[in-house]
Amino acid sequence: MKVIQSGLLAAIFLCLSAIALAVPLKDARVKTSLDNGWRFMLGDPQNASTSDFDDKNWQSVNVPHTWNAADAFDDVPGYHRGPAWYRRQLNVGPEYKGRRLFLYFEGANQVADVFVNGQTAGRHIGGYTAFASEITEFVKPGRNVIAVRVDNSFNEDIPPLTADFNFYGGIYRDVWLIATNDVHFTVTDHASPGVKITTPDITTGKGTVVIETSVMNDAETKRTFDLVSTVYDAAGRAVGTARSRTTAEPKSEAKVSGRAVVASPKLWSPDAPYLYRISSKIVENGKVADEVTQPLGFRWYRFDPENGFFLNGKHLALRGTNRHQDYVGLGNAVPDHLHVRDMELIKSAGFNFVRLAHYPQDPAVLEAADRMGLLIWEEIPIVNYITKSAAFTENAQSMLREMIRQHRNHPSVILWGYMNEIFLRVPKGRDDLYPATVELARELNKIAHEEDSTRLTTMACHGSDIYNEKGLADVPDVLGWNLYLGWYSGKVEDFGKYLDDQHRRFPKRPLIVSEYGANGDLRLHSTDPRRFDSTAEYQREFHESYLAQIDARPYIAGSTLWSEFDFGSEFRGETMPHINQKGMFTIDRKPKETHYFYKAALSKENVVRIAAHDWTLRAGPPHKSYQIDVYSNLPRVELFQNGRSLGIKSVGASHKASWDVPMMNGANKMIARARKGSKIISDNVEISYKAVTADSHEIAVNVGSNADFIDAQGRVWLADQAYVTGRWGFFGDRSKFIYSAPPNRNVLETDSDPLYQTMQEGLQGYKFDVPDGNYEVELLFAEMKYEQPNKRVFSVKINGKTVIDGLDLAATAKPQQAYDRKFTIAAKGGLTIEFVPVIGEPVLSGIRVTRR
Ligand code: GCB
Ligand code: CA
Repeated sequence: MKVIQSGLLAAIFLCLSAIALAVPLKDARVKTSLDNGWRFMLGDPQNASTSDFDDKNWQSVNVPHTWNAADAFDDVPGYHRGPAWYRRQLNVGPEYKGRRLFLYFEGANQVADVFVNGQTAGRHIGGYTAFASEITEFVKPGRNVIAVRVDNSFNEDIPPLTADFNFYGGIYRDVWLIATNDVHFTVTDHASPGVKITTPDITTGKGTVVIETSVMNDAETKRTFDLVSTVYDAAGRAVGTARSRTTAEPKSEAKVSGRAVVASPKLWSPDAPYLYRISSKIVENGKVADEVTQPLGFRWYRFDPENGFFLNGKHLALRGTNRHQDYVGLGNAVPDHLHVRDMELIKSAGFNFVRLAHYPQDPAVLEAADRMGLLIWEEIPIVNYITKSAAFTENAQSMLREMIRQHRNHPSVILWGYMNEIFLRVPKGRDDLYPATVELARELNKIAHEEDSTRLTTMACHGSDIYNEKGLADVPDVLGWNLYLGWYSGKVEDFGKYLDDQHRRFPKRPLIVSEYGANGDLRLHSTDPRRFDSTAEYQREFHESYLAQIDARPYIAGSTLWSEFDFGSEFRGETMPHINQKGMFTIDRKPKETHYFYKAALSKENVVRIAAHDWTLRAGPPHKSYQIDVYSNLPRVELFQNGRSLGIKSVGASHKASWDVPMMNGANKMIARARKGSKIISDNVEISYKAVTADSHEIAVNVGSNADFIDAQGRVWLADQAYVTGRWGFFGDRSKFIYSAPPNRNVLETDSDPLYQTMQEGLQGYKFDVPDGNYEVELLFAEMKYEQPNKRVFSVKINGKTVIDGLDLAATAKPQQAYDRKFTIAAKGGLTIEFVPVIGEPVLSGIRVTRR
């Protein structure tokens, strides 16, 4: 009895569990994350695709994953580019019996070969778009092995060829297993959702939605089904439906379209991003065979060459930013929640527009843009120059189709871009690339319109007339200019003139400023900021001027600054090696004051921000006066220093008020206050000031620089100055201030790069009017110019005594290496340090005098 009973129970249990497993699965598609449980190995071992390959010694990893998170930031030139393998088990349980199975990769850089149990299941080219492979035929019940070979080697047929960002290799976005029934929305059409949504008619009163779907019938028999699309409003109420009955032939695809009408649709805009959802179902015999849900927003727009951009019939000044996808410590292997947080940070500045530079980004980014209300320019990564080959063209075309098919249902997207600064690095002697590029652009432009007749096309040009001369600038619907006047060259004031000239000569072209920016290194500060000095203050000046110039020109439809976040750029050797630091945030997402400038200019939140949170350690002569700026969007602000009011000032069109504030030795508690009705909005920051005089314990000088440098220990290296009696400084008239970039070079064996990169060359000496006593004198050098010895040899005397005799930095230290020398000296009547040339000109990067 007992035995029978338990047997019966077991049978019932089995039945129940089969139902429990099978019923929900059989009803619709199931998407399961395959992010964890991978094994990884760099290199290209033989037979790594096969099921019985032994991978137990491989590294255990989860995706998102890259193998370049560290080596793209070290001091060894380059980063690993080549093949690597990922392997993972896939258990196909009874719940998958009779299902169609697909692997869906959101992105792998840049060529991925997918194998299942040793059989080839697909190859994808291109690092920034998703791809899907059907694996139904390759799997068996039980244990299966997925192996993916990913290769990020340079390949002249795959864009991007070169660019100012890192091509981190890896499966760096999420991976999914999708299980469907035999009749399902197509999964493998360029990894699109299989559903295309357009809103051809949004007149007041009703919104027409056209739903075009591809349905795959993988069964051996003809199948008849209803295609039901339901529009849900933000509250989840059904507000429109489309229904049609279709029969699909065996083993073939059916295109089914429907039309739903939404009465009184709410419009989508950055200020009110009202989002509907549209659920499309395949209903067979009363059961849901498949379901796909897509976002839906009602909005329309146009660009006008004279008056800018219009959304839903109203003028909207597009103000925005560029976003790269990488993150400190992670490379491009960024989890969704950080993608989303980036979009929140962007939104918080008050931006309404984002250029996804220079490639299609994670689905989480597009979803966030829809939800938060950020208009999107998305582009494929054709950067710097092209290869004239059929394969390059084909790859570019498929990237464009993939991007559009994958992301076209997002109401946030308004522009499809397909080239960035494509004439910037055309190799010498390759003039044939100019017409080839124009031809490629025409093809891509045509494809973009074919794929999506509802969006406009664009590209970004660098500041050269060659785009006009070669006819490239005439190809896209909207033209973007990346302008760095006042950074790489020229003057900030020339920026607006450049565009005025373009607009005068090409009055029919809608224009966007697709990039403009300047470095902001939070360790470098100056009361006398200059072009290319990387000081936080120059970055602020630059952006203040650019935004004012953009605002003054209504024909400029929009702007996206460069760039929202500092990002990895391996070959860069500026003050922060391997990082492009034009961000509003550092690469670990700490805000710079420029972020608050934009927030004051654009956000509807109340903003009061003392632009000094990035410069709280200051040093200089007693009572040095600093201009303290407060960014605000309130009419009047009052500033206090240690409890004393410095007066109320009006905030003008510049979005700031400024005070000249002499610093007190020690703490300077700054408070800014503004009123909004009965509310007080305030900000506070404490600036710690160290008055440095000739009799201070320590004097540190950032030789050859207009900027103070704050090192990792919090020591302030003061901007350089000529000698003044009673203080210190350099003397003689042969010295020049030089900066070791360009060519951009970082300094080895130090994290104080900027201290060494700026120097005096040809200097005669320094005088310090210090009191009599014992001193330590430290001299900081780096040879940034010569690789070979005997180009520069010099001696150093302190108070007449030779302390360095015939120093040849190229022989003593490695090129580009930090090299410090320290001496102790008993000083009487001050300190005089003389530099005596033997061959060439002496150099010095820093000097520190400390009393013992
Ligand atoms: C550009 C490029 C961008 C660079 C930027 C810069 O024009 O489009 O990829 O990062 O300039 O910082 O130089
Ligand atoms: Ca993702």
